[in-house]
Amino acid sequence: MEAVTEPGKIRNIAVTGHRGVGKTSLAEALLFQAGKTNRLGTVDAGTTAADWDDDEHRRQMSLSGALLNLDWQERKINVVDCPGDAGFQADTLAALRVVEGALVVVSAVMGVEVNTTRVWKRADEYELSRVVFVNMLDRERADFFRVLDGVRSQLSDRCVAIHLPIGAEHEVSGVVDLLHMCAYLDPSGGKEGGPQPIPEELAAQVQEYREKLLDAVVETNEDLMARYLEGEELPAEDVAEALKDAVTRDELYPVACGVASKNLGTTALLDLLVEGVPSPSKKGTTIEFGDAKQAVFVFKTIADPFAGRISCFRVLAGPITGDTTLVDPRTHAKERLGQILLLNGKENAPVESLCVGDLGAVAKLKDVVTGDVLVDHEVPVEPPHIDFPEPVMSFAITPKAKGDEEKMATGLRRLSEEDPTISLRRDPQTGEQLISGLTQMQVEVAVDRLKSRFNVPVELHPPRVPYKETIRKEARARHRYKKQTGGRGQFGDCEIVIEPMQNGEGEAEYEFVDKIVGGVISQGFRPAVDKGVREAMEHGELAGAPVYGIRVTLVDGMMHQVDSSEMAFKIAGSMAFKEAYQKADPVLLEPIMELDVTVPDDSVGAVNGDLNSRRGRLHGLEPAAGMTTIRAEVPLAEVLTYSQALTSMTGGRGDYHMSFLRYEEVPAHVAQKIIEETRKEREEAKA
Ligand SMILES: Nc1nc2c(ncn2[C@@H]2O[C@H](COP(=O)(O)OP(=O)(O)OP(=O)(O)O)[C@@H](O)[C@H]2O)c(=O)[nH]1
Ligand SMILES: [Mg+2]
Repeated sequence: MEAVTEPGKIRNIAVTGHRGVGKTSLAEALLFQAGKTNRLGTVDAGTTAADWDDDEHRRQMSLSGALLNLDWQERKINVVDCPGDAGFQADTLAALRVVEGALVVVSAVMGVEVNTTRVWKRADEYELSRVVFVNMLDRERADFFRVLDGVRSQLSDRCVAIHLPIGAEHEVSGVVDLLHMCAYLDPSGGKEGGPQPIPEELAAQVQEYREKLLDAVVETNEDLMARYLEGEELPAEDVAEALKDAVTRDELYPVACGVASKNLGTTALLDLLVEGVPSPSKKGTTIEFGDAKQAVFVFKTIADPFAGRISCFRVLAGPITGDTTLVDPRTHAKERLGQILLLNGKENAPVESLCVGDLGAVAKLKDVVTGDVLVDHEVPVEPPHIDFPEPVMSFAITPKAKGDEEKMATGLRRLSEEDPTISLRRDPQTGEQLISGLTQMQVEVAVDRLKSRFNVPVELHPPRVPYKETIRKEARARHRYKKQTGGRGQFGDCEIVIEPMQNGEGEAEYEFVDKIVGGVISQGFRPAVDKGVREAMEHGELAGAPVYGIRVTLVDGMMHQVDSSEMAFKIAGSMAFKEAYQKADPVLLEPIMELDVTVPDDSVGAVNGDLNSRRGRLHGLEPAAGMTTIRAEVPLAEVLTYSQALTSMTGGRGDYHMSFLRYEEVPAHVAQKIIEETRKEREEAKA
């Protein structure tokens, strides 16, 4: 492909929205209509350019962002097809950082959903231009006008229709382009034909919405407003120009529509992306690159076990040609960019150079990770911070074959290069390896990939709840550790007071206060008591969970001239703590999560009832266009496998978002069970 040399000829668009609304199908249709491909692939048959991975085929959904490009009206459009599922949002968030425009796809049946709002907020933060595409006009219960109202009330009242459907549900037969005042007829999966006259019977409705559009556009442009008020018939180009200015400044969000799976609405949409959405020269990026003459920002990494690592980037300063050496200020390492590539899903093609604003890729950089900025000389720049959500779902993970631990860790490290919200760490409480992610499905996909890509079959074990322990009242204990065996003995004696610290809800708080007077324990041995206490606190006596929120005061003790040692005082400290702990009214604490569940209205009762049975506290209901969002606080222990439950209660139409709130005391009857189980486990381990 010819290299594009002017930023003004580029459009960067992230296709985003809720899960399963047809983003990948739409990206596929855009490629097809633009002549980039010669057949219209489908998600169901696993033949789209964007969903090319085996795991995506198996699950029939996008698991990562796919970089595509096409030409339309002598412009190059870079399209990043983003996953809609909450578990795979890292790629979506990163893609939004490198585009000028977001194409926000919504279903004509469901309207605005949880992830629609989430990407919209992110787009607000990055001040992205936006086009809304109402897809699936052909589905039963599809209603463009109801969804348009929903979009205007839930996303922004600056959303304005720029296309209208002809017909509805299975009778939809085309779309009207209100900007160019023409119609496109349903090509039923073939290429869309040229513009057609608008059907007579729609004249009144088209007139009404054309006026709404013109009103909205001229409102943003004084000159046009004056001409409009004088009754001038405004030329389409002038309206388009004013529209683009308004879209660039975030003053208007055009709402288009169509049927992605039939390729209906793509001509009008492509025209809108070119004519209505700003290029990098018009809007550009806010990512810093100092006075670098050449700079790129790496927004995505593909960990291919065969081709090696592929880094996708946006050119911040350039042009960037092949065989360029840049430096990564994070590592100070030189990185050679060999062959520059244009990606189209899994296909790649070499390209001579990329100009400012263009998106491309390069293979085999050494130590570059997603989020790095590479520059031609070291400049003090702060790489942009992409605020990825914290992984909350943790599972213990073990390789099926003994001895595969190292291979498993390496594989997971590679996978977390691709998706920074997947992580592996050792649980300090249990010593187990824990894999954490945003959702259960995301973790399961990582497990599938460990097997398919790195040949490490692993097992997941039920996630553990990270309980903690603390005390409710003050207590005192003294312990003397004394051993007399032959030669030199052991002697340590200390008395401590333990008390709860205020604000026991924060991080592992602990304080050691030394109140020894008259040197009854010499200075050198006192830190050993502290050490012994800390060790005892790693595994509380209730359920073996870490203890926190405690002040320990060393008040008295005794020493032996010959037999005292650090070791003896450590043991004495540890034992004294355990004894005091028993008397200090110890309690078990559990993480409480904030849960937002969005379900169809008819499932609200069932989902609420279920949340009640999970010790949930309901905070509110927010109904919106057939869906209701339920807000609740729920103990993590009760929602470890919530996704399956929600799927079965809502027939797969529900969605939820969960984040950590705080620690709270476990109710006595529940705590009793956990303590009992821990005791049994310990006994079994001993036996
Ligand atoms: N009837 C109808 N079905 C559609 C349309 N667009 C997509 N579909 C179907 O809807 C399903 C989901 O489509 P995808 O393109 O995978 O949706 P997506 O938004 O990319 O999904 P994720 O990437 O997983 O979030 C597939 O079965 C498509 O064939 C449409 O306009 N009409
Ligand atoms: Mg998709």
